[in-house]
Amino acid sequence: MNIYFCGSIRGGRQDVEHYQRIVKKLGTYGKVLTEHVSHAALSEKGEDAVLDGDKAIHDRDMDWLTLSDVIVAEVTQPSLGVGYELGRAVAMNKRILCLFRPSSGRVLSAMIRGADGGAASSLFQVRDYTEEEVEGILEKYFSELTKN
Ligand code: 6IA
Repeated sequence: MNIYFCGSIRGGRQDVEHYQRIVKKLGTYGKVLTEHVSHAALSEKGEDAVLDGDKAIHDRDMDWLTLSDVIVAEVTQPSLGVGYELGRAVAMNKRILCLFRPSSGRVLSAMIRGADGGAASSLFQVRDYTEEEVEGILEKYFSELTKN
């Protein structure tokens, strides 16, 4: 199974430890195409180089999005790139799980919260979580997925 993980990069790297925890768990279900999003060395400033430029990043990520079977996005830290990826993924009829931590004090965008289909079988699902719950939420989600 190809898994596309979305997390903020230029939107701010405050949540990178949460991304690492999620990506580690996702790796038990399949190949995480965008594992680099969880790398602590990847900074929002871009000093670790954009060798081929932003167009190459965009085009490669869109290719990976097309190849992916499921998209998991950590959406607590707002990110234009993550919002864009989610919109493109919806247009491709992909299966999407968004994870949000209310303990951050933020309120999730209505365009993400409101996209939740409302059923366990919906293509677009949003789950609120606390740090300790994340593995359990992913276990449940992926076990439902492999049942269908
Ligand atoms: O707007 P953001 O940068 O927060 O968007 C983050 C999302 O866009 C992530 O989910 C990634 O999949 C994608 N993305 C944004 N920038 C990159 C990138 N390099 N490499 C791969 N995916 C990216 C940018 C590195 C740069 C800061 C040096």
